[in-house]
Amino acid sequence: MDNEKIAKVLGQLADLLEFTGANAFRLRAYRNGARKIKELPESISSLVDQKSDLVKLDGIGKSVAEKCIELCETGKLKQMDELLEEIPSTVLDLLNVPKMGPKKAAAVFHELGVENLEQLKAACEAGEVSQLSGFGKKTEQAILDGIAIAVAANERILWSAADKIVTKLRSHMQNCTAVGGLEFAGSYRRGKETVGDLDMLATSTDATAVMDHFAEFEDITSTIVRGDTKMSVRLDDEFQVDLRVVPEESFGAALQYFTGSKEHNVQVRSKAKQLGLKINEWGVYKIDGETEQWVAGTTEADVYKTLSLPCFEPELRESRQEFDWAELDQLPDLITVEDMRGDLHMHTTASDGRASIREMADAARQRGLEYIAITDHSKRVTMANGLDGQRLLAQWKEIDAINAAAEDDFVILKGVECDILENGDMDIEDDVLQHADWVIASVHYGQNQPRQQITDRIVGAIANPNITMVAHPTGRLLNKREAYELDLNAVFQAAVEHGKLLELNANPIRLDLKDTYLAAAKRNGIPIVINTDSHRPAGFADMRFGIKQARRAGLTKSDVANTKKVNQLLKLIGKA
Ligand code: DGT
Ligand code: CA
Ligand code: CA
Ligand code: ZN
Repeated sequence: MDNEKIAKVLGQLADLLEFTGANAFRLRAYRNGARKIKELPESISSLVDQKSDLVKLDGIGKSVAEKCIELCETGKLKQMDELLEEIPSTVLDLLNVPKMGPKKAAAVFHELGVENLEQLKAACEAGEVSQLSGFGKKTEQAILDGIAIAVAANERILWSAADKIVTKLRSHMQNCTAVGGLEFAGSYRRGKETVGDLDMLATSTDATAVMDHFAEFEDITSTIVRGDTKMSVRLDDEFQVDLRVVPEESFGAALQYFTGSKEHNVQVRSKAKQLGLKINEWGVYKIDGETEQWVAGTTEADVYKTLSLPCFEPELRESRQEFDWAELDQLPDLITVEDMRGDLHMHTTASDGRASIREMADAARQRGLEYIAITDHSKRVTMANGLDGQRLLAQWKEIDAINAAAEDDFVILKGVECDILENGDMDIEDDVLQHADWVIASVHYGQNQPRQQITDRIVGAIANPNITMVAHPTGRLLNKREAYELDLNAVFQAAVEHGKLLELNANPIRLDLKDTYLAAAKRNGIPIVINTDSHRPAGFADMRFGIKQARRAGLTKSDVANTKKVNQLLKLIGKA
């Protein structure tokens, strides 16, 4: 059992205990322990195997250590099973509703008997929730609005989470000698921000052996169906994986078919028809009167070529503009991680980051970047120990010194992530901001303001000559929080008018701007900046999530400002 899984079970245990009114101290211990375990470099299960004393680990107390040992040795927790006899596991879904929190969830469960999202919705609609103490009409409406998000969170997982499963499954399947080719198709391959299920394809002459091997994958909790060449299972009682085993000569056709999207495939089939061909998951066939002759299917490239189409990058297969582009021979040359030269949004220990300026700079160097901007939070974000003008000026002095002492051409830009306050003012005075190289404007408070008010705040920030870019412009958190009410066209217009940049935040839970908005920003000629918003050196690895989203929007290297050399970037923002 890996650390992530252990952390997840501990978190669930704390959530379930919350419904029993267990003492808050105990809950906090489990939750803190879960957080620590997730970040721990050592594997808990190997420590348990070696009989190491877990309590010696920072942040792990006696009760957490005992649970870890039980989990690693038996694969489950007795206490959890007992709790699940009293409390239906569907109550945990209630916690996915934004604004709900464990206390409120426990209240609707105990006082109204609400056990799942459907019942919660009904109780809100009947006005029962607003009658409870601590709830009002407004909360009830907020909960009702949030139910859709919780339902979606139950059905789709983040691309980054799917990617972890893929990595693990890939290595499991590659241990099977009967497997030839192996690929994960569907929305995962298209890089969609959330994934409903995984569609795994394998080539083999022995489907039985492949399915038998798949069935041994450790996270499988049930088999939904098993046929001669296909099989569907559930992992951890929730996430579905479909496996299809195909002969080698059909691999390309199957990969094309199961990568989708459905809408893209509708157009592919109509193209085939025009050419007197037929296409399905086994191949492309030439129809000659009564007979059908197989003409392609081994590789995806062959399949598309036979249809006189380019082998579209999977991220473009959404039936948006790809066929028009192909017609005009104008398919975009999509951006890659290797195109990135800088990262312009990150935090250090001065605010809520975990590493120093130097450590972040060294990690960026090691990843082959040429420059970064240090952009700690401004003072309004008290929770993150945000910086005031004086601390910022001191930090920038320190950055000047580090740059001066550097033995290479790596550049650290002096920046800040400056809050746009609820009243529209910037959190840091202009006579401080004017000394920065790179000023990010962000909304972190007042996210529920009416559309016009939030729009005015962001447009106002864009008009401020000292700001360079707006971070995570719509504020959404995937499966957790809707975007703000925002007139994005007004934001785009302001960015064009003032020559400002917009962010694609690469954090896999944000991916903000999202693909369709990025495409619209590109049509407006607005330069995009792809940033990791790292809070630790390992955060730089998130860049690939942003790149996937950018590719889905058809962005090329030239659409993204931090693919430029630092001098060109500074020229673009009027600082050189
Ligand atoms: P998801 O799983 O909801 O994130 O989205 P997809 O796109 O992975 O959808 P899924 O898993 O239902 O099917 C995978 C691909 O297989 C889909 O993108 C296209 C193809 N496919 C599945 N069912 C059909 C169908 O009924 N007709 C056609 N033309 N293609 C299908
Ligand atoms: Ca799928
Ligand atoms: Ca599927
Ligand atoms: Zn940030």
